[in-house]
Amino acid sequence: TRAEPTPVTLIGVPLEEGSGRRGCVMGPTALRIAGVDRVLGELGFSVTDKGDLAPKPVEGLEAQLSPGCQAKNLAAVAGFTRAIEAATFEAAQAGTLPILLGGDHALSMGSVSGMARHAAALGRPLFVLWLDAHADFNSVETSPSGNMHGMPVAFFCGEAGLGGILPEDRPLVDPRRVYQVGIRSVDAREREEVAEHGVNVYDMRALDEMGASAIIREILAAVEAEDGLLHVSLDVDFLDPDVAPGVGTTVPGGATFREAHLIMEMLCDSARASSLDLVELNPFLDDRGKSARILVELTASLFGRRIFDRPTRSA
Ligand code: Z70
Ligand code: MN
Ligand code: MN
Ligand code: MN
Repeated sequence: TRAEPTPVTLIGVPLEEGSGRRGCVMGPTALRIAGVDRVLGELGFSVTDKGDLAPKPVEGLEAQLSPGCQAKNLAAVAGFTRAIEAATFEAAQAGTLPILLGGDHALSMGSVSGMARHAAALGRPLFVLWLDAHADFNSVETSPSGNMHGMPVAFFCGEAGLGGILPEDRPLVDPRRVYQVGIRSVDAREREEVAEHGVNVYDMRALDEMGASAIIREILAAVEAEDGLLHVSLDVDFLDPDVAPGVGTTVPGGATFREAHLIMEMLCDSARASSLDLVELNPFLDDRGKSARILVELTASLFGRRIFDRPTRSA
């Protein structure tokens, strides 16, 4: 007998202050127009759309930054982080699967922190699958740009140098439970940090040499060995710019349409995904809605759309 599908909660995050340019604020609307709620409904999920978050900025945190450190638009991003953390935690605690409709990647400071609090309450470890061209492991000290969308992984691992946004005793993610796939643009000091903290990186060379399926099998084996929850964070620039041009920082040589769908289908089969971010969509730069539609199609694959059914692998 099949269990009832987990209900889904959509959380709109019109955040663009973490990125270096305007446009991601339109992301949640574009994803809704592309039909994210409709495809999930067609797949049999009950969907609740919480609408868009509209938090107040948190002033006064800049004073805590050391000289020479930078975090642009800290007040706005901090306000969003608190609201996203609370909304994600609440949705997960209510027994639903949160999907964050971004918004730039700084939103994962909040979503992953919220899932880390949820996992800690269950007494289970949280794993993160980071599908991105970038490692997003800069701190306020190492960041060459000061853009906070380059800091979320460092933040939820407790390494970004950004105190005061969330409680000091918040549950962190162990960087050795972070798995990054598709990486091809890493800053010099960021590279050292990623290695030092033991983040698992499958760069584009690994994707080419191993193939998506061997990579995802390895990651899922690690998650299953510890009975973990798995947060999936999908940055549009994980995909090749020809596939998805609607993003501020295109990096050539990205994942193909087929690789991305295969990853989502394998994650679906595993039934491990506990939460999802769809981030960095910039509709202002998109080509007639192409990137928004691809994100929605990939979401459909993650939630069970398939060409033909496969015999189930697990018992
Ligand atoms: C660079 C920085 C970045 C996009 C993350 C880029 C960060 N490493 N860009 N996602 N699209 O500024 O920290
Ligand atoms: Mn990113
Ligand atoms: Mn990126
Ligand atoms: Mn460090």
